[in-house]
Amino acid sequence: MIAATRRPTMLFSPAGSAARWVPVLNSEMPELDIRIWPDIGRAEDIDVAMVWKPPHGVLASLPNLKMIQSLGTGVEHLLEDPALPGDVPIVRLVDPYMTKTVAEYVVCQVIRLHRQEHLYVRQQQRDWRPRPQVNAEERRVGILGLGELGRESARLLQGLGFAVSGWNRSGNSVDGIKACRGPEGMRALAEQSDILVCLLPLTDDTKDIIGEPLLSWLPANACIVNCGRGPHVNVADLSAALERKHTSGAVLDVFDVEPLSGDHPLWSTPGVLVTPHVAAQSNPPTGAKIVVESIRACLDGRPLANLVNRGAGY
Ligand code: NDP
Ligand code: OXD
Repeated sequence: MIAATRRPTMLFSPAGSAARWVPVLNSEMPELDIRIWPDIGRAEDIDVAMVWKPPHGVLASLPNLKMIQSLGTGVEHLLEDPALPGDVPIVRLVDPYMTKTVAEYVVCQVIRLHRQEHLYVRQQQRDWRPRPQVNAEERRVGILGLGELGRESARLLQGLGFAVSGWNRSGNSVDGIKACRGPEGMRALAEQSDILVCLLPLTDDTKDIIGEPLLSWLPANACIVNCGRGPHVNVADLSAALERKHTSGAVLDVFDVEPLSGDHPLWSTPGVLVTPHVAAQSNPPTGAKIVVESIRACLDGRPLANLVNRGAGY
């Protein structure tokens, strides 16, 4: 709780996103005093921080911080700060608008791969060569991560007739999607996935997951869609699998270093489609309502939704 006479105060970072967020946050919560890093005035005034990749140590310098709101759905950008205060709750941005756009991206890329567009695009040099096409029911789609984004993607794909299954930490089926868990479950899923979609959070357990041995477990000519985080993919292993034509195509939306440098080999690797981290973009008009509800809950001492489990890393 804060004194009734004082305005609740937010640190916002990065400054480059402030023009999109600050006006809508203020229209949802006019009493919120938003200070844009690094011009934050007295560090003791700050009650909540809304941040994306804040410089390490900044959050630790706020003695009265009550809540950290991630400006994104993923939170590895916060958890990697060695000075992150241990006792301040971290809330992820879970916005149905973003969930819908990620699921739309996944459906778009899965259909593209299912209809072999990644192969026909290479045939544009006057090569009239129809390829056999299977039905959606015969196309097995495996989804790594059946959380907010994986579940909605799975639901839409299942609605289109694809044979969808998934992998999560609990191994519990969700919304009628069969799930498996652990390394054995991952192998079982990979062996039955013609298209493998990664919607995992980046943690110590999931880094490099799309590398060997998983790539070899996939059936020949399988395809990958990665819209989790760049380090989920071992680029050397993926390039080798594409080179030996075991893997047929890959759609990559996220990268170790973004933007992907202009001379990165992935831009010209046959079978790879690069998209510039656009499966979802944060959407202030919807996101601000959700963030303000979290701030009000925090200031009133009510339970917070979408809390990060620091032990699990997501
Ligand atoms: P959630 O936290 O809702 O779901 C995470 C899922 O991953 C859960 O099903 C969880 O299992 C599973 N999981 C986590 N660790 C493991 C593990 N070691 N083994 C097996 N399963 C595991 O996350 P969201 O769906 O909201 O988001 C997922 C990620 O998508 C984000 O962290 C972010 O990196 C990325 N993202 C990318 C965007 C883009 O534009 N490309 C946009 C937004 C997000 P369980 O259900 O058992 O807990
Ligand atoms: C996110 C993202 O995590 O856009 O929100 O990647």
